[in-house]
Amino acid sequence: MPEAPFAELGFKRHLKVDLFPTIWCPGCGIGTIMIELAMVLDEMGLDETNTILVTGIGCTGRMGSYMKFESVYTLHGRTLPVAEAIKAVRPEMHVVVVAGDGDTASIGGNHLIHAIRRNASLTVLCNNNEIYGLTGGQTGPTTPTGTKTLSSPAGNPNTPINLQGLVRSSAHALYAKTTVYHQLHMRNAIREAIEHDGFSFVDITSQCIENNGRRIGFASANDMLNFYRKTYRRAAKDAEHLDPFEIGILAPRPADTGSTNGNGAGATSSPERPANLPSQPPGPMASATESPGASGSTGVARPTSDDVKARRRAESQERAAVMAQLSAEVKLAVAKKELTLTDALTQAGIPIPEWLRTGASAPSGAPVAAGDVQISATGQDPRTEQQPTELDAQKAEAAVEERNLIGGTPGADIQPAAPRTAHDAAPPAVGADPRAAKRAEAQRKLALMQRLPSEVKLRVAKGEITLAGALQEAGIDPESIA
Ligand SMILES: Cc1ncc(C[n+]2csc(CCOP(=O)(O)OP(=O)(O)O)c2C)c(N)n1
Ligand code: SF4
Ligand SMILES: [Mg+2]
Repeated sequence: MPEAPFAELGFKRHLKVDLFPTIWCPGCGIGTIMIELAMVLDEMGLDETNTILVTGIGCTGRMGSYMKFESVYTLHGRTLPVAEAIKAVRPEMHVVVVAGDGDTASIGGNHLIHAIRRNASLTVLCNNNEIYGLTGGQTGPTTPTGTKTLSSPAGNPNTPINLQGLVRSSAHALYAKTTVYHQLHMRNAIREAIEHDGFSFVDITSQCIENNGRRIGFASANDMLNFYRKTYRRAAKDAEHLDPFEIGILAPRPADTGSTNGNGAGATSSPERPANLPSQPPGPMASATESPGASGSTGVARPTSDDVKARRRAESQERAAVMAQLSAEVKLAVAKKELTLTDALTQAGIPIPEWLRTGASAPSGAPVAAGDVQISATGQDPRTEQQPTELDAQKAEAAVEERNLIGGTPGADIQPAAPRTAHDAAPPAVGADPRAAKRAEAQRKLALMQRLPSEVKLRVAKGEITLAGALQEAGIDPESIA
């Protein structure tokens, strides 16, 4: 049966063909991945109403501009947190991340680890051209050992990252390895990945002919595809692991297989909280610093914030009860702070309650009677008429340092209004600022260069002769420029 012409194919509706030809080099593998993705989305009946693309920076990242989907062309290495955020607010959408090997596993490697750990419901298509394509072909995280690159002309001395091991460290993740040559396999892998409810990763070996292939001896993109055809083999259908140069789709492991977790340990595939730990408190804790208390594991019962609130409520009720025994005008005088509560009570012949006398757990700022009393448990001195507040402490500190206090309420900004010392106020010395020193040195060199004839300047710029040598040749004394 003759194949339908390109113009009649359904997947074409997902592509901005009016923008073709793309910016990708002729023969680049990225275009093939885009077409296969468009085909899968078409087969699955997915479109811009239910699918969002997130792309990274790099040649691969440009895919979002050529597809008719809402897409985020995000920062280099940040595809996964952006994709997770989208999924969090629009859980009904399919979120497909398309990014290069550098974006995914180098600068974005930390996000990759945690997206896998959290089993974020995303599909990642990693265009693994084993190089930083866009920036000229530097060594990337998946560059094979020994490969000559722009940044490792003698061959990459490092071991590439094990993407399979990383993804398979989670029992819940789907990992597929495929190549741009094996198009039908790639399509199946992308489809299974999108259908997977959880984290899925399709590792697609593809050719960057311009910034990788030619440097390592391939004459054309076709040669690279032929290399993939000859080198890669399909893994057995029930394979649990892919060997080098094997393509296959590794489904998540069943939770009860007890298989290794990819870290070499014989851990269960979904480790549970060990049963021998004490049981957790029934409700959520109010803060991470709080102990679970008597019902929890430590047995050290520290007050929860609810306890603190209850104590404060009790204290203010106590205070109100004491105040209620005073006449209206005395109450007013106390409220206006013309009279302390202790004095008011003493004058009215009412016994001073313990908390007011010692200040041990009195409401903050409550006046304490002068006299023969103990230092309170809070460290405040009840012998003083008014307990020092945080603001008082800040004021005292500011006075010692001879600075003004900005703000006025406890906890407010206490930045000094003026430099604390004469040293702070002095402008930075040129010698102390490396950037200023560098600028000065550059200006000095420029001034010296300007004194040279044009052809000598050119030789200096080309690195054929040093500036010092050129000056010597021209009989110019560098010290003559200040
Ligand atoms: C934060 C940041 N660091 C570095 C860069 C420079 N940069 C742009 S693309 C790229 C690497 C691209 O490699 P890869 O992710 O593998 O994509 P490819 O171009 O191979 O498709 C780098 C380092 C950048 N844009 N932003
Ligand atoms: S530099 Fe490489 S990855 Fe980038 S478009 Fe060209 S061939 Fe593709
Ligand atoms: Mg790359």
